[in-house]
Amino acid sequence: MRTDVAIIGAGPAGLLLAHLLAADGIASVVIETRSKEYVAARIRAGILESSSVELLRAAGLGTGIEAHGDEHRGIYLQWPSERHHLDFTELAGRSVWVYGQTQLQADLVAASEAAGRTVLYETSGAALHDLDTDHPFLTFVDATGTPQRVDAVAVAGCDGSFGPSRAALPAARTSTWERVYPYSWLGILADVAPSTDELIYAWHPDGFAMHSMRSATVSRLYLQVPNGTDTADWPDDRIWATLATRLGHGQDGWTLTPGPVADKSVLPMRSFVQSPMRHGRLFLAGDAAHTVPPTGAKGLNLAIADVALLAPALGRLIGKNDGALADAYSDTALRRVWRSEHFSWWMTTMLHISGDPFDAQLQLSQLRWVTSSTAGATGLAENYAGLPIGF
Ligand code: RFL
Ligand code: PHB
Repeated sequence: MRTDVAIIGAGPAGLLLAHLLAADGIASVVIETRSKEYVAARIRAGILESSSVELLRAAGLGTGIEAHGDEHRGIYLQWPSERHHLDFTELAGRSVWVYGQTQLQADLVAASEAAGRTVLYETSGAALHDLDTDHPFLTFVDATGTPQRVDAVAVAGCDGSFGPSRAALPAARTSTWERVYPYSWLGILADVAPSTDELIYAWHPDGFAMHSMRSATVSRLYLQVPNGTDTADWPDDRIWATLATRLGHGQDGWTLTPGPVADKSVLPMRSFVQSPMRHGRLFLAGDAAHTVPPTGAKGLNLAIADVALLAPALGRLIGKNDGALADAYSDTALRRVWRSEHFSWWMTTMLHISGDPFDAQLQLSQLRWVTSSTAGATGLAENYAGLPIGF
């Protein structure tokens, strides 16, 4: 097979890149290890920044968001006996949208299928070749067990944090930064109406808790748990009781309504950046180049922002033989990446219990400042609601 851009990974980064490239007349082939159904069902992110929503709308992908997304003006930040609302729209002039990654993935798959683009699922053994040349290629085995080769002008590594693209960067010319956190999240998806109109982020001496949502009938909630936690030790009753304590059930008349748990999982937290995000004709985007702990709701938005830069860069490189934007891609993307890395680390370390009582006092002081000072609140609002794509 021959194409313009060979894309590894059919998550949001890979499929959105294929969509944006097609709008610019650039062809692509996407390969994916998992089945279409598996990728569609993965429960992950839930919040889109306003710049992500603008980009998706401009790309003709806004219909689902308009119909099923829920615009939120801000979030609640709380600690025992105090709950404060931060109004991002008032503070920073931008809102966020509750729209599940599963919904966005479905929109991207529908657009891809409607346009007849090539996405090959259930492939294996993807390998990247000749990245130092202007004719790189991929080899892999397709779903029928047949070896395949895709020749391209450029390769986009959109294969998440465990894919092969990252490993294809020469170690001697690559820097990696990493932070592993001493706690994880236990997340549940519950078939019950949310007990709040906007997300609640709760500091509690027993550990962080969060109340998010997917729709008027589906709630998403998280608890800080120790690394290595097994969901088998967390029957539904224990989860709801712990959430009720940490989220402040009964305080000022607020109640948490439990419901049937449809999904339960533990996710470890890691910050990770790979730099540069390019080697020769290989360009990394999304989780392939960086991950953040989920507390700042940045991972999916960063993937979208990368692709928003990469698509025009590849368009210029391939369509006009002009490599200026492609050469600038990594540095430009990394500016936003590091801002989001910092914000995600900051939200995480402000809200999770480390076990050190000094840390706890610093966290409470920071929370009081962020919820009482317009300057403090505006900083959080600007970062959470998202900086402009070109930041
Ligand atoms: P993905 O979605 O991981 O997609 C990468 C794809 O590459 C495939 N792949 C391969 N394909 C071919 N050959 C190989 N050898 C391959 N190896 C891997 C994989 O199967 C996969 O389909 O990365 P992408 O596209 O960069 O998208 C990134 C986002 O998925 C991620 O950042 C977010 O989900 C992070 N995240 C959140 N981000 C937000 O912006 N807001 C949130 O509220 C938020 N909450 C979350 C999250 C992530 C979570 N988890 C479980 C990681 C909540 C959770 C629970
Ligand atoms: C989610 O709804 O899954 C979600 C929302 C906000 C976060 C993390 C996860 O910070």
